[in-house]
Amino acid sequence: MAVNAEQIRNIALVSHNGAGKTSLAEVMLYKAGKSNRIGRVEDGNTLLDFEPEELKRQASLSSGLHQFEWKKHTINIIDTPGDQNFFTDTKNCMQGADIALFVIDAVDGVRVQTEQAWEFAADFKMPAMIFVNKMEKERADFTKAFQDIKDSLSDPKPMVIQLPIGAESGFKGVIDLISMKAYVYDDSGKPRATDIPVDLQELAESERENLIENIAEADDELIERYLEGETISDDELKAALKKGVNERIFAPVAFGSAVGNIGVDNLLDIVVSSLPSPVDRGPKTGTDLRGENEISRDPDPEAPFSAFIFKTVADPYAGRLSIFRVISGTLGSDGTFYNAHKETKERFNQLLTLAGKEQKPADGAGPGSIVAVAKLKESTTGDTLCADNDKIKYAFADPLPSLISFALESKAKGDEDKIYISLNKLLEEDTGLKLERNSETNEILLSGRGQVHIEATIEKMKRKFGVDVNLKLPKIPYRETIKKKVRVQGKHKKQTGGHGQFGDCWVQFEPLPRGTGFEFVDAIVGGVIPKTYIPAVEKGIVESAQKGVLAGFPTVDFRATLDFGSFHAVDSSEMAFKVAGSLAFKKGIAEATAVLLEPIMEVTVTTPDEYMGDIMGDLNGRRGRVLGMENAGRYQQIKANVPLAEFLTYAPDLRSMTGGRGIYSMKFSHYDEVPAQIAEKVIEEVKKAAE
Ligand SMILES: Nc1nc2c(ncn2[C@@H]2O[C@H](COP(=O)(O)OP(=O)(O)OP(=O)(O)O)[C@@H](O)[C@H]2O)c(=O)[nH]1
Ligand SMILES: [Mg+2]
Repeated sequence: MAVNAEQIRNIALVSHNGAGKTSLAEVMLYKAGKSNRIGRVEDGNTLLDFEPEELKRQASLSSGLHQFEWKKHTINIIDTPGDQNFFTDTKNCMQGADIALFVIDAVDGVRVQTEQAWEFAADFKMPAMIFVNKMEKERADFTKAFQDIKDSLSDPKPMVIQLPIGAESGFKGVIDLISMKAYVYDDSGKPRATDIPVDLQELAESERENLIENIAEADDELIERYLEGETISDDELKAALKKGVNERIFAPVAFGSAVGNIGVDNLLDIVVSSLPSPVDRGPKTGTDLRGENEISRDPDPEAPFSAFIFKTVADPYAGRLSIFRVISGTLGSDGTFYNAHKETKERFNQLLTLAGKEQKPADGAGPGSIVAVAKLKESTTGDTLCADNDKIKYAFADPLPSLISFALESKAKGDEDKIYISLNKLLEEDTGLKLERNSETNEILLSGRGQVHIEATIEKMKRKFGVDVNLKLPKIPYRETIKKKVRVQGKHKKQTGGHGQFGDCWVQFEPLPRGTGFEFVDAIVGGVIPKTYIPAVEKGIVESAQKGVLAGFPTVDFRATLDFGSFHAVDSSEMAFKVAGSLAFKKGIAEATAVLLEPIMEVTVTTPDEYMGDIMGDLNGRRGRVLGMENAGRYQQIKANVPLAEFLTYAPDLRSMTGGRGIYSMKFSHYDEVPAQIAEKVIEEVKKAAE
């Protein structure tokens, strides 16, 4: 049966890669009796990382979902990837949860992906909590770690609710600042409640004062009583803590070690007692199907059914698995619902819950549930599912923009269709990928967040669908244009017995500003060329402009003015004038100083201060032009224009330059002239390739 929504906690584990999210989730699953030993990322035996591509890299590439019971509560855990390459999945899956639990490496501190996920949580108005992991590690330091958290994450305000006992290899447990009890963990990961160690008593007292003051701020009545010196009970504090977390006033900070199996019971107790349930989160607002009127739905089992899909898994045998979060209403183990985005009814045969790579039958789902169904026909990630007779549509955040493209070349001849079919399935599971054919370069381009993203996708395609491809850097879609104004004659005259061919035109070619494309002006007066033949001249020019004179790239940004010519009453035809137009183009462009144009990207690089020098130097080396710099919190942001040709491998390069701490985004900006020396090389290469 559907669980009472007050008893559900939906937690997304998020942060920078390697902080220990999967390890922490594995300990939770073990503690809750879902496994009989703790899965370890190094041993490849985790419940949440199970895809071969994840095991190979010892990292999560896609969110893993599982469910367990803790103190009469159902906890849905979503273990997201921390790697920038797979962050669209992280962003998607966070939307399915109620709380973002930030797992932070006590030694490495807050890193850029963590900050990005923190911003997502703000966008989604999601409550947050912080778990400082790896406290048993050498150089782990409570004060430093918390200072770093305060410096880099705000709103909600990070607030310590525990103190660690011992440090590094001497880390033994935590002090709960509300109950003022100490929990010391034995080797098997079992906590024992004890008195607060003498040397920590003073600190614990003062931290508790801090905490109470902070918590009381969430509640007007409480702060008044606190200021009047009244004592506030633990239960009142817990209730106010939950309220403040739910309203995003503060983010509680707890400590522990996943590998050391310390602090995880306490963390789960806090999840149950102090983090909001789907009911606490309140109603969710959507619109009618036209997007005109707002509608909102309470997390009420009696309300009309509504849910949204936040993840899709493509299985070559079992078909499509759609994972969704129920907002309102109740679903039976089979039935139908309406897809508000695709505007179609869908039927499902068996409701499922998720247990890592396995799915278990479920008999029902109510508000707050995270469940899945297989083989929906048209539904994909981001779609709203709702009652057929009471429709609603929820917004879903866009995927992160892609940053790198590779050209795919099939290893087996004739596999091109297969590439499209299988990649389209993988695109369903990974909305951060983009697949397109570039009509200028005639390549199949797969775009994503980074090289690893594309490589992992290709590995998956081979494993799941048996299609193997080579990855190549894409060809640059160069263009050509002219720099001078010229006027030329294009004359086509042929006498081949019977009807001859005759077309004669005078055309002026002149450069236009970047991005204007092509303009044709008919300046014929006195009917020197009859009206019917004029479009033929234009057609001749347009067609020849598809293959420029320098290296066969499309010629753009020029105006052709047809101002004079002559015709023959019998021998002239549309065909003849088309040829004349094309002759005029070839002659004109050759005289008008043709140059090569290349796409220029507008790039924004965000990096910690210390890498600024390297990044600026590197951008220079890539023929980049820096447009500006500004402070962005603890980071610097550089805006620059960089030619695409120099930027094809920036994702992995920036990663190695900054140890993964720099990120960037880019978009097409404009076309610009290629410097002569480089243009020569490009033209030479094109000619070589043609031979
Ligand atoms: N010393 C120590 N190492 C830990 C702890 N938790 C995790 N690790 C190690 O940190 C590494 C990364 O752990 P994961 O659990 O894969 O980290 P993650 O956050 O899931 O990483 P992504 O999936 O890449 O985002 C592994 O080598 C773990 O064994 C801990 O509490 N202490
Ligand atoms: Mg992981």
